[in-house]
Amino acid sequence: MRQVKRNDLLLVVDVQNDFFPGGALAVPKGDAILRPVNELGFRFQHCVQTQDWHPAGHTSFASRHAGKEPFETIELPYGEQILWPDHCVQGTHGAEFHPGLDIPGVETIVRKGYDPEIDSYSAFFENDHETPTGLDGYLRERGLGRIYAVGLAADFCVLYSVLDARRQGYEVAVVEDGVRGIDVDGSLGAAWRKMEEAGVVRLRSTDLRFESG
Ligand code: VGL
Ligand code: ZN
Repeated sequence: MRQVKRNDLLLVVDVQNDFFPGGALAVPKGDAILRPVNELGFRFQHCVQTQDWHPAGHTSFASRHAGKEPFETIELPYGEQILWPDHCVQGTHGAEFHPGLDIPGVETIVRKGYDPEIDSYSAFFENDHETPTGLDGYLRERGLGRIYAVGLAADFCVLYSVLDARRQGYEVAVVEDGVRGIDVDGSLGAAWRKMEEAGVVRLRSTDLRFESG
């Protein structure tokens, strides 16, 4: 059992149409997260959402690189990059939040991945690991405490977000029933191992208790 405090944060990562079954980069069983995520969104005093937000022709899209297929890896100036199907293009239906996501109290939406030449999995830093999104400053300035992460995908944007959060000194938990993974070549199992090594707590939404009032 774990007590959630009034200044703890629910970080809701990329709950967008393209990551749901039928979407451009569908996460298997992605829709299973909606119920626990909405319930947590109702209980937490503070919720922030991220939104993957790519311009057309983004460097992370396989279609941008001649002869490359989705899920192949290439070397970009900032390091290795997995290539994806075109997804979450700014202004498209696929980039919108899933209509089943219902967190009226969300206080900030952090968009990421809008630099045409740099991908951004993490809610804190782009994939060059040095360009900040501003979320760390927001959380510090507002005195927010522990981070509880949910969303899609467990092995990419959730993973990178929680690892960066640990590096920035936050206590972090991932809510297992509020995430699902893509699992590219075993990436999901590897993600859980990396999270454990980094000191990210793994728990279930039913393990949480909330301060009343
Ligand atoms: C994501 C791959 C590419 C994610 C975003 O939200 O996990 N994965 N863009
Ligand atoms: Zn993306």
